[in-house]
Amino acid sequence: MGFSTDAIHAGQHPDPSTNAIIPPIHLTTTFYQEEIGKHKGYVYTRSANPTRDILQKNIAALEKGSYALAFSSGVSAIHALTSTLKAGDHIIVSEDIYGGTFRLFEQVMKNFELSFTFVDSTKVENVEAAVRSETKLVFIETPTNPLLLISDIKAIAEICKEKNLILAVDNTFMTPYFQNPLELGADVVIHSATKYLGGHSDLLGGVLVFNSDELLNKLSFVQKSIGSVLSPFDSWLLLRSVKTLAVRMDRHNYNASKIADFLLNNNSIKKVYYPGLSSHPQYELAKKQMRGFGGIISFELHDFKQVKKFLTNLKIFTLAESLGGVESLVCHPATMTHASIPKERREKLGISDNLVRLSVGIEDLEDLILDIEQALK
Ligand code: P1T
Repeated sequence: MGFSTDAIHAGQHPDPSTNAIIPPIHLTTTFYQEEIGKHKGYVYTRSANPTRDILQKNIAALEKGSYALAFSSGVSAIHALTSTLKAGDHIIVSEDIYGGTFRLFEQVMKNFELSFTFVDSTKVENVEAAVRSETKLVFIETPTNPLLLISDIKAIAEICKEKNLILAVDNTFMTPYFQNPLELGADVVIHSATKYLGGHSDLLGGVLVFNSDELLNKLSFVQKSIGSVLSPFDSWLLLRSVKTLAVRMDRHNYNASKIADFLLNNNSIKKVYYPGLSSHPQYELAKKQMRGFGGIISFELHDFKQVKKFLTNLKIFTLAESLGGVESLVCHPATMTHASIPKERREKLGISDNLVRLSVGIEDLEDLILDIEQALK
């Protein structure tokens, strides 16, 4: 089936009790057992819930995976994945990464004796060189947040296969509409469903998608033990949102491509980061492994005074954390989404105080360009 057909139908059937076309929100924590151990596969919503199950089947189909598990947030999905490891295990991570993921690894999971090596994963050899006998997991974001760097999923997957490591890819920026890491050899796909999958900035969620039965057993066990499940209501809301993912992503991609061109040709802008620009260092790779370039653009202005003025002058782009909603947002990574990364490290990576990140929404392109133009002036 095509992407939108799956987005609208996969995992969903008219409800057998009423023939309702739209799956009901099963707002129940518990389920009747006719006698000990006799039930319909559901006993308690922390373990499984019918609305969440439908959503999980739907997203698994879109990501071309066998299984999906839905969590209460993107970071809780990542937490569950790292919770399948043991003290002493080592993880290789892309060095440019969402600040909250960095914080989870550096300030929480390190206390449980997991160790992390952050590498520039745009160079496959850096990933290979970081592998140790204790390495269990390679965790990459591609494109990265906020610098939109691209790593070669297929090449890294080959190394992981050879060394018997799990490769997890955070696919939040691309969504399954533009990129399918499992098909390129990854073992686990991660989504902050709070972003494009949800698409309307009104729900917090996370998803893991994978093919292995062993991972299903481990991750389901961790999830029910930790309790980081997506609620029935948010599962339903996400299921509804995903139906329009393709049309939204096409528009995000179109608007962002045009805005990236506009920024590239503006003298007030020092540098533009967008994988759809032929000047992007991994443009060829981006074209190979992605079917679009997404709606996130980062760029550098010349000084911080200019940044502050620009952020307050914008009228449609709203200064706020998060991304991927239908409305355009602007963010200052150094003080907002990436504030938990120490300044020295941030600057070494290129997340300077002059960096601005746009989440380009699906409003009318002309209005968005005029807004940026007047704010720059
Ligand atoms: O916010 P949450 O649903 O927990 O997702 C965490 C997360 C994971 N992965 C990526 C690539 C992300 O961008 C995020 C969250 N990011 C932001 C809130 C942000 O504004 O960048």
